[in-house]
Amino acid sequence: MQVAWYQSEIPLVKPLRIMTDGRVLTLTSRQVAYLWVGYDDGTQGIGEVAPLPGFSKENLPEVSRLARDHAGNIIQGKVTDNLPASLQFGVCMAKTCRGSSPFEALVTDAGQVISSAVLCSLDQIPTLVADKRQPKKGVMKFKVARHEAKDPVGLLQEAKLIKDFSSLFPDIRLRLDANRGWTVDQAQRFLDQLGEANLEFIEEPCRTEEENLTLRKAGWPIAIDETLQVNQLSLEQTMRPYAAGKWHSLVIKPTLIGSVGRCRQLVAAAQSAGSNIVVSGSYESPLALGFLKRLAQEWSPGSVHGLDTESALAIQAADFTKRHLGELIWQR
Ligand code: OSB
Ligand code: MG
Repeated sequence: MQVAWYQSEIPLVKPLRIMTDGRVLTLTSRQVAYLWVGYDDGTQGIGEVAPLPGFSKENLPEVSRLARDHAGNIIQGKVTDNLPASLQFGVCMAKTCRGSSPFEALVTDAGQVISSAVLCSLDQIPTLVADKRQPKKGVMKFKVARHEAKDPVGLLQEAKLIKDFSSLFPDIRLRLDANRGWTVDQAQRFLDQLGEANLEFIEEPCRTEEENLTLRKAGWPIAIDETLQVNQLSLEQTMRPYAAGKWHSLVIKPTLIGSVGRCRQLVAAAQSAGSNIVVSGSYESPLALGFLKRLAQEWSPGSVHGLDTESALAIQAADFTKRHLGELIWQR
């Protein structure tokens, strides 16, 4: 068996501002790695390892070293626990797409039509309202809780902006994501203010699972995302609250969760409890997006997913060639 590690820089259409723990991080490009595996029978596998700054606990140099030092054992599945999530995902991807031409297969998958919520920022609302070509239906996702935590006016202004947008476009279903920015009380005030807005769900309004459950029990359509990324929890612990159908939706980010097997178990448990499944991206390159689309198709073909991160990339699947795997960093 041979293993190689490539690193590449994926250009973005415009600087990407991502909010994490109350800080705003700006990315001008996306650094990703590819783990290539050549098996003795001539088949190959290729996995993407793309830790997202601010969201992943690990970074690329650290993961590259780890993968190089334990390549054989990692690929053979002898080390799985405690592997950083992005690497675990890359290994699963390489295994799952093993075949005679995995690169071509992934690029083809990336051409699959999977519907996703259109990502938008609150700042774009005035432009959207003025734009005659703005679609009148569909699903859109907005990040909220972007104001200072202690600013009650900002909170109500955000809610009003969304409420007004929704009354202009009543057939657009809205997904909101607070990335754990509020207390229960703030979330409650925000949601009360939204009134009749066409809200499908709101992701992770509060920091803790208990707080989010409190809102869910009060009848709000709460979805979870970050909660699923706490891999120290046993699967039973993770599943306990939503095994009873408590969450409206589960937003599954395989790159941040790690094991595709674990994602699969989460999906099965959530679906049997009646929760909706959203497969979501972490700004992966077109190659991992191909794999994520395959998973979205397999797990929940009828859902609207969270893979519009694709539109942030300046390179599309159809233009993605082997050259884009980038620079060979090590092989063994
Ligand atoms: O907060 O859901 C998030 C992407 C990277 C990191 C965090 C998030 C996201 C997304 C992906 O919002 C798009 C989506 O889920 O629709
Ligand atoms: Mg989210």
